[in-house]
Amino acid sequence: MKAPKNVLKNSPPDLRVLPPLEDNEEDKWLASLESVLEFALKGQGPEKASRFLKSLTKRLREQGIEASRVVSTPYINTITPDRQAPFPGDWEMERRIKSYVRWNAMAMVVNANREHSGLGGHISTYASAATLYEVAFNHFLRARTPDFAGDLVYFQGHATPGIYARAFLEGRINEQHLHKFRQELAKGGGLSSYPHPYLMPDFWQFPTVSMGLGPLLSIYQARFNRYLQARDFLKGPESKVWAFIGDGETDEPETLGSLTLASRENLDNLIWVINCNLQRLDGPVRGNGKIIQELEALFQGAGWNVIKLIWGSDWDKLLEADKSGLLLKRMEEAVDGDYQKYSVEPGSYTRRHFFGKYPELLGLVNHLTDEQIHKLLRGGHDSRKVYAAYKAAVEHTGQPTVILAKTVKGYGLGEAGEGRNVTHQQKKLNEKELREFRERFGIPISDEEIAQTPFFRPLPSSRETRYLLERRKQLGGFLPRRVVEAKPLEIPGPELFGELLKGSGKFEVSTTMGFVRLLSLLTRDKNIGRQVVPIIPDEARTFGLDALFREIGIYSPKGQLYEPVDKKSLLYYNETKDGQILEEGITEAGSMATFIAAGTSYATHARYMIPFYIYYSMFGFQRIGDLMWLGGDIKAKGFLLGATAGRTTLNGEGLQHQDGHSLVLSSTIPNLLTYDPAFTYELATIISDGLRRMYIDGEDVCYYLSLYNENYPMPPMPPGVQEGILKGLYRFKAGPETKKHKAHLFGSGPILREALRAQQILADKFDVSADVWSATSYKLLRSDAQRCERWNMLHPAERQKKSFVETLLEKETGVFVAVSDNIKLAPDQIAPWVPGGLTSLGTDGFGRSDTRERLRRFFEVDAELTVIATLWALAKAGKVERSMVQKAIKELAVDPEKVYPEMV
Ligand SMILES: Cc1ncc(C[n+]2csc(CCOP(=O)(O)OP(=O)(O)O)c2C)c(N)n1
Ligand SMILES: [Mg+2]
Repeated sequence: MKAPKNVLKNSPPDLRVLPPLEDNEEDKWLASLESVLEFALKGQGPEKASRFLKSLTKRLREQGIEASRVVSTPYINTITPDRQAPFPGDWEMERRIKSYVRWNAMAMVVNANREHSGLGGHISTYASAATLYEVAFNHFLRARTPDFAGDLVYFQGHATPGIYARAFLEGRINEQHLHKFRQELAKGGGLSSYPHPYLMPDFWQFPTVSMGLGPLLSIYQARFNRYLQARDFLKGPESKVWAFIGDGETDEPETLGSLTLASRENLDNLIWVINCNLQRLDGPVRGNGKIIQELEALFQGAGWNVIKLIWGSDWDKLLEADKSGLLLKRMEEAVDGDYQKYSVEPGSYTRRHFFGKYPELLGLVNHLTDEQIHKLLRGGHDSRKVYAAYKAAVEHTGQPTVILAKTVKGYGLGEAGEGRNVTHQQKKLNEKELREFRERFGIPISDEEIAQTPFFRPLPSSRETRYLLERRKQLGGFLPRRVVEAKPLEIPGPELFGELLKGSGKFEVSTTMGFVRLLSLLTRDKNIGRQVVPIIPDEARTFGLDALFREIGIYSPKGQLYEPVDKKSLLYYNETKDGQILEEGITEAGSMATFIAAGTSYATHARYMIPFYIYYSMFGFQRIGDLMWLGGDIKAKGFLLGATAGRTTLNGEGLQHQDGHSLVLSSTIPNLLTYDPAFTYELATIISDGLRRMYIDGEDVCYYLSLYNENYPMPPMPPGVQEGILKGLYRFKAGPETKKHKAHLFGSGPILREALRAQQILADKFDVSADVWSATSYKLLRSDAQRCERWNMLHPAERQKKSFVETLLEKETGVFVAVSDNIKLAPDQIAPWVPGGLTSLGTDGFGRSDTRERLRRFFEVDAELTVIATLWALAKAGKVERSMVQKAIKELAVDPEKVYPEMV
């Protein structure tokens, strides 16, 4: 490249300033720019002009001049009136339909709270978003049909009443349903408070109400759709993913945290509509600034296509009439707190405060009454503008689009809440307010009826109903709707994992290594291998999964544009356009979002995919627990693998890494089956059964398994243990028969080996025969026991049931001790059903970095402490003298004054 002539280039930074301007010099430059616009670019379209601007900026930068980076544009609509697509619908008709939806949405909440005060519901969110939804429903959101997957829509959780109210007008739900809003336990069931597929599995597809999760999921859903296309699982026209989001919701890190993934992967199948009503729950989102401008800069910087939709059509005329530029200046000066005030105060206030700041502006609105000024529409309330923005969004290519639509929170509620700080929680309207609402939106309800707030639905034969049904027909049917049509998979039998069942002989391996082998075998299976979706947040090498890089490739829509540095090695970093691995980088939230997209493809794309998400167990439930809870709600299926688990087994990493509680956290999610296997045959048995339950039987469950990185020889699977592995407990190795005392040691994960060592010491030194049991799932044992106990309580006169754990242990004598690399609460879960009670040893307390031996002594979960705890349990049961415990403490060299790990 020819070096630019640059006089300033080598000057120190403080001298790199422009020389002072001569009189009128700037005007002359501007005039020459005007003539470029006038002559060279006239009629050439905005693309050419923007190219010119870019070249200009580039040229300036080449000269070392700090040309400002444009991250936000003037506070006006992105789409100018001359570029606005015409509205194709029956505007008046759609307005009426929207008014009825508004009324019913409000009436649902008001009625629910009148019947049972405190039931909740939200009026003002939907009130502000009604136009945004109605235009989408009438013109854009395409439903699923036999040959089209349908658009996937994330509805804002708090706008739910509006979505039900529309389904009511469509005839999909009836008046009874509306009356039972939020009364889900009422006879016949009621409508769920928010979008919950778990509670309304035929209706809702995506849970959104925990703010930030919907937006995050939508990005990864759009990306997963592309992954499915690239791997030939999806064909035909492409679905769009739409997410309706609150402006307050953008403060959640989950909302904005993955924006660049969407632009980096050119997800033009993704559209976000952010309802900028300028308010959140307590008050303004950015009272002292402008949320739209802030978001514009952010999204621009992240590479999104940004469409600002600020002003309604009424403002076009004012902007056009203003030749002074003062109106735009005033628009930019006023902060969101001012705009909120304009929505609350009468038009006279806006005239005085907004327009009146510059007397010249008053002339612009002389022809308007105060009432008319008050009603000057914001962009998000103007169907025509909304339509044009959506059309531009669906037609945009190469980037995801965000529409920043300005609205008024509680629009239409008048004094009952429009623009007020309390509006988010407004649930009651008095009769006067109801009348005003009715008048404002022209709802045909009489004076006599109004106090009852009846629902209103035009007759099926009415023009309104026919219009709205016809629109939905044109768009493929109703929405939201969740349909499960996936065909069961041909799951291989456990023999596929034969080598894992046989054990590792003398070789020392970890359960993580066993898992990697299992995954590799599965991906090679001819029936389901391609459906396997390995998901990793930048930890493949930690877990040994890099072995799969070359074999099945890492998905990248661009393929690999460079030669990887390790190309010559066997396991080089292999990115391919149809790669199977989703290497997410360091984002557990993003990885989980992918897991959810893959785990629900049976409900979004009528096809099972089998996600295996493997991660540092500490950074799972603890870090992104809310998303995992959502995974339960949305009924995501697949396998979560918390690797490097165990507070003493992952030993060199210390406090923030060493997990001893993920099993307890995972146990809190009702449909998540939680396992803690010690051996590879247990792992293979559990995964094999999971594949059957989820993908053949179609059970709505999901799996969490902890994996460890301690190597030891894996034993072969003993006969007859399958049921115990799956139900949570089986005898792994009986103690010697000839001893005086009896005990039972429950171990899990690698700590099972400490139990085996304790078994030996107890037999050799203390005349105790201890059976060692493998406890694969305390959670499952507990749920089963609780279910039985409850049934027995409620059926006292019938033959009493016995849980699995009770049946298993009822004939055993002696004491029971559990030892785990997790906190004591994990084994404690089954204590009430263990004969004579359970003594639990676990790793309560903050982790430390040290050797496994020292850590296990520190947390008191090694063989020696297990022996002492067993003897102590025997002493408490009166079977041995306390002096025996004393002897053990001494002989096993345990310091009785050592620190208590939980408190230091
Ligand atoms: C993670 C999370 N935190 C808090 C809430 C409680 N909450 C519900 S709605 C709301 C305000 C929403 O404001 P915004 O996103 O602007 O939506 P709007 O109702 O204004 O459209 C809050 C704080 C929640 N639902 N989820
Ligand atoms: Mg808001």
